[in-house]
Amino acid sequence: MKLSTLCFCIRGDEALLAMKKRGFGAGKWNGYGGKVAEEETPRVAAARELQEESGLVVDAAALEQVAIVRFYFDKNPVFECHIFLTRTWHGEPQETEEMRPQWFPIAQLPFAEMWAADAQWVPLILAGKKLEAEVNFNADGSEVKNFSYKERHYA
Ligand code: 6U4
Repeated sequence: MKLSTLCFCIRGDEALLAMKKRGFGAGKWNGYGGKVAEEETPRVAAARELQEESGLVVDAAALEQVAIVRFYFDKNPVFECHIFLTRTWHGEPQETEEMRPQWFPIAQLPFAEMWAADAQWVPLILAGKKLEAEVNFNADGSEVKNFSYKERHYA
């Protein structure tokens, strides 16, 4: 599986999402993330991707790991995504070529315009749960065939 990351910034009862303007997942609101480079840990990659795509600067050590989600497409394992939250950063989110940021109340996330499985696991991590989950999509990721998770701890 390819290692990837997602990071959600939390400000009070709001979460920062960004509209992905191009590439895989274009047209969807999402946290910030991307692929983990060879020499990187997921945590370091998450901080780098957040900075590259939003301009926000975070200390990788301050990111809180809250989940690992494995994404399957038509039963093929494709991405192992390491998910982080942060409540501290430097700077203001900026629009970049790839992402347009917007704050959303956590109680009103735009699930109709997010990845189809996000309604199942994003609320759990934003409510403080830590988990390991599996999402089985159809071939193009438009439908969730199966979702399961268990709670676990992260160092
Ligand atoms: P980079 O490294 O920035 O080029 P990119 O091509 O933008 O990466 P990436 O790594 O952000 O893709 O996404 C990796 C994969 O993880 C996506 O192709 C699908 C999946 N994915 C990302 N965010 C997801 C989300 N919130 N919910 C979901 N799948 C997600 O179900």
